[in-house]
Amino acid sequence: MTAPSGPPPDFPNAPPSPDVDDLVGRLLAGDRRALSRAITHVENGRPEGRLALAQLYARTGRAHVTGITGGSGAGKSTLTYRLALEQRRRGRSVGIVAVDPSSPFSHGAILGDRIRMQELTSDRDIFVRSMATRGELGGLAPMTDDVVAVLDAFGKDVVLVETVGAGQDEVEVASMADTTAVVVTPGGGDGVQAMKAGILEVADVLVINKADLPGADALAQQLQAVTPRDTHVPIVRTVATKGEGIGELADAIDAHREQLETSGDRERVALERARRRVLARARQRLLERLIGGPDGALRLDRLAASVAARELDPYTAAQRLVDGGS
Ligand SMILES: Nc1nc2c(ncn2[C@@H]2O[C@H](COP(=O)(O)OP(=O)(O)OP(=O)(O)O)[C@@H](O)[C@H]2O)c(=O)[nH]1
Ligand SMILES: [Mg+2]
Repeated sequence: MTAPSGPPPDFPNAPPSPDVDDLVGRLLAGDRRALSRAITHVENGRPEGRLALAQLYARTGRAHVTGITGGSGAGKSTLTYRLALEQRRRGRSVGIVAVDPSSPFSHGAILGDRIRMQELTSDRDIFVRSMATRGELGGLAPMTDDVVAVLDAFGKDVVLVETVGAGQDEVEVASMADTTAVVVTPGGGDGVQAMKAGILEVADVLVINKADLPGADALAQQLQAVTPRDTHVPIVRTVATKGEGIGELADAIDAHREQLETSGDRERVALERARRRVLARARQRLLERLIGGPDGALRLDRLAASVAARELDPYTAAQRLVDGGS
């Protein structure tokens, strides 16, 4: 089934669709440069990206998406790198999406990640993409799920998404990934108590990385005590820097994947995920309609000034924004 490739009516500036058709054609033929360009379009929210996605979407749903989340410096990038190599060993092609914090102070770290990840690109069956979070609240860039979809359509068997967990974001990662691996490390202050609320609930697999450091046993015991027995969340110990425990991690991910398939949970999860995606895009579209363009931004500025000056209350201002008028 192919989606119509003409520009949607509300895309006055849409590019000529033959360009997008050509890009999609090359991407589906396995052209990595076309893949890279399509991802850039999607990431930047360009009409080309949406048009490409409309054509590609029917071909998605085959990749197994694994989220790798956890505190900053837990070893997520090192683990992702090792896991990618392990998946290749198992004969699977891999896409990696590394979501970097967009803080201007962390450019060193971003560069560090990029360089390390670059080693992987000598393998043509591993495709690595770094994305900035662009100051969105939460650890996920707004277009991450679309970037994953493009990699999926390209034919990647496995997509690994690395993201820094900071409160709400784990839930976001979990809503996008088939399997969520939460990475924790020993010696993190008060142990399990210090972990951000919600992080353990979203874990399909718990990874104690830096298991070479003291305190790994105590952490494992604490985790066992707080994870409900009936959910069977496996706890895997790894030393990512040495590649230890990576096979076990890949096994645990495979086991979860199989469990999703045999229990029928995969369909339920997919439906819930689709609902979230439709709602997120609808919200985005509505906002674009309301405050897209210079006029809209100006109206928002005026209304905000009135609210700040206590001339208007926020509800009335929102109503005016939606209904028109300033
Ligand atoms: N001792 C020990 N150090 C590790 C291990 N895994 C990673 N590290 C080190 O921990 C540091 C952080 O590793 P990264 O892989 O960059 O961690 P990260 O979670 O991706 O970091 P951010 O993306 O910046 O949040 C590096 O210095 C790694 O060498 C491990 O298993 N044991
Ligand atoms: Mg990292």
